[in-house]
Amino acid sequence: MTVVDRYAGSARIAEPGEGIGLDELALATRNHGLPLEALRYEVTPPGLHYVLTHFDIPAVDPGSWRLEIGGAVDRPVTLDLADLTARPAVTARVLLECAGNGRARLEPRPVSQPWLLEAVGTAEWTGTPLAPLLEEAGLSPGAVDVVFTGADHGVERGVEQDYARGLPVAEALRPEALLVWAMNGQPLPPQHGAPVRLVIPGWYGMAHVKWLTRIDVLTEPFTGYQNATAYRLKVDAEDAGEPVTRIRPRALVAPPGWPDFMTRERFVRAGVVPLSGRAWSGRAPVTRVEVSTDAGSSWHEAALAAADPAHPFAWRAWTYDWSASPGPAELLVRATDEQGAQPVEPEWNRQGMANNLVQRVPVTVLGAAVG
Ligand SMILES: Nc1nc2c(c(=O)[nH]1)N[C@H]1C(S)=C(S)[C@@H](COP(=O)(O)O)O[C@H]1N2
Ligand SMILES: [Mo]
Repeated sequence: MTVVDRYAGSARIAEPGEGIGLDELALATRNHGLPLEALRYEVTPPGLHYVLTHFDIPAVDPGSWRLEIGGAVDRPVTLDLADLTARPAVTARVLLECAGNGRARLEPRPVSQPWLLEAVGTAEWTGTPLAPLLEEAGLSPGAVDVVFTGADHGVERGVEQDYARGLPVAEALRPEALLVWAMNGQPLPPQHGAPVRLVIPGWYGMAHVKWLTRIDVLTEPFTGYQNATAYRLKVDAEDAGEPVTRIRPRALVAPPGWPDFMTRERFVRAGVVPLSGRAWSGRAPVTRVEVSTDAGSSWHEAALAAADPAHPFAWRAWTYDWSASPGPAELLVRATDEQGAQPVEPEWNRQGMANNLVQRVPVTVLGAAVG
């Protein structure tokens, strides 16, 4: 692995008032978000789920694809796709959210993939539980981390690497951790990790390694780039920072009414406007969703769908009937889980991670249509 000096150093922070650059635009067109109107679907339809890829989407041939399980195990294993898909299969409805969701709302702005709020989706993932495979390989009693490596390769802030993420062994052994080959009943599409990816429910997106080629058991903590340098909550570049792990609570509203083409400002007609959206948290059960229709001066309880024990890692629907009077309005929506509420003021960190600031939607309420 080499270091490419001209890209070395910490992530750049935009100057005050600096606009999104062409480099960020290039990332934003590659890594598309969920169109927020698609919050109306319980399971995100194919192609509408967000995508985030650090390097290139590798063209992996499913016929010659192999998965190696090695490192601190008694019996290293090599599986092909037929071996893997012959194992017991389960389908789980799991929400994924990029840890950078909300980054472009931070001031000053960390320069990277400039997500607003749309780096989220919920799919039905089909695969086989990881834990029995690790147990068959025979985990060393000293196992600490399990490292998942993808087929994609690139340079990030000067460091050449295969995309790789370590997970604590207790997380890798959770019964919900899956090696997945299908999404919404279809073979995994290239952009979502074909032929096989990891799904580790509750964690931010970076942990769900796509284009999986290797699983290595380590007897000491993994110090690879994507764990030790990226995905840390830190304010000063010199800080080690806390690792980014589980998804913080968030609620989003499917934008009501209709948009202006260029500004995407919303318009509705006066009267009862049914609002709906989704709420989730990967760290603790969601307990409530509140809506403000007066820019945060007052909050009202939304009706939150009961938790479905069949889908503990999916999002939950909420609804609220808004009695809208003519004039400008600003909608806010916030979720609370058993550990706390979404913040109204963001917590800044230099990589722009886990910003679960409340959503604000300006809406112009028009007088009733003339018949
Ligand atoms: N191999 C590999 N896996 C990866 C990534 C990557 O760049 N390479 N990106 C991660 C990040 S940051 C996110 S948010 C999720 C996105 O998954 P999706 O594109 O299927 O929505 O994949 C994760 N897995
Ligand atoms: Mo991400």
